[in-house]
Amino acid sequence: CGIGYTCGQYVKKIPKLAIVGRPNVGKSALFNRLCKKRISIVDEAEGITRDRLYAKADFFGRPFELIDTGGMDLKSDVPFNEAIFRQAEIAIEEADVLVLVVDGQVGRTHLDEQVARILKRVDKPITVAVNKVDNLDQLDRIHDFYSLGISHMEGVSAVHGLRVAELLETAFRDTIWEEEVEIDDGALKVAIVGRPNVGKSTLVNHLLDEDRCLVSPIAGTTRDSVDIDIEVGGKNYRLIDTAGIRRKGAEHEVVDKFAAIRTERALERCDLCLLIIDATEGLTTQEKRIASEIES
Ligand SMILES: Nc1nc2c(ncn2[C@@H]2O[C@H](COP(=O)(O)OP(=O)(O)OP(=O)(O)O)[C@@H](O)[C@H]2O)c(=O)[nH]1
Ligand SMILES: [Mg+2]
Repeated sequence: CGIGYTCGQYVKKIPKLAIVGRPNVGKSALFNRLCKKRISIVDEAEGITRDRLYAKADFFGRPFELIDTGGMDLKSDVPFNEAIFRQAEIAIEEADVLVLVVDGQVGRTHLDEQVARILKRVDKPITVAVNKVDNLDQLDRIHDFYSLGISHMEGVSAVHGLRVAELLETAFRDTIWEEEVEIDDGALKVAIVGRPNVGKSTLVNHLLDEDRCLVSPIAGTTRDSVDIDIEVGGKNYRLIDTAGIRRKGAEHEVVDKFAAIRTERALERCDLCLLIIDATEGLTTQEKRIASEIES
């Protein structure tokens, strides 16, 4: 049959991201944050995580597997520390991308340097997550870690969920994602794009109400947006609504960036695109950019 997961012939390779670092830096907190579940125990004592833990997670609709590991410290008197170390080594071997978590409040330690050396021996993309940067004013704390010799670094807060999406973006910088296989049922895929608040969702709702022919909203299990199938005049359309992005205070820049990622993904998938513009504001630079993206 050739396409889709339904025929059982298509095996999708999901990239694996391993979270490693010395004890107590917030690896499990980051793991839980990324998979959006409380799977791993977070505690102020060190040596809490022992085995490797796995969970499925999602980076803007692209699935990946997360691995949490125990803190790497052969000299500590934490029970089973050698076994914990070995578990982390296995995770490093099996992962496609590595995230070295360090503690931005404590600063660089000798142990961070040791773990960095271990990671640099394997030829995989490494990103340093400088954790516990609980507000954006503390972002300069990452400078302390440049001497680890890993050029890609992001300041994050696992507990507050700050900048974790940026971390993923950096971690997966070299990942080639396998294209999502979408079963072609003949529906014309229409992406609805535009800046926040231009009325994308209103338009979609209007279309649905007018035609009263909503078939089903396909839940975005492997995607960030929800697709809506409608039938108009006997023809099937799939609306890819990229709405749902709202500007909030200080998150402006970040939100804009993610809006751009979502738009890009919708453009990749659609057959045609509706660019919605707010007539009262006219064409903005952002819209000109989206328009040229659509054309290319
Ligand atoms: N302020 C702050 N504290 C954090 C953050 N992330 C984790 N912590 C705290 O750091 C401590 C250790 O967190 P864990 O997630 O258990 O650390 P770990 O690296 O998994 O520890 P081990 O499994 O023992 O190696 C806990 O008390 C957390 O609440 C953060 O972003 N900000
Ligand atoms: Mg842990």
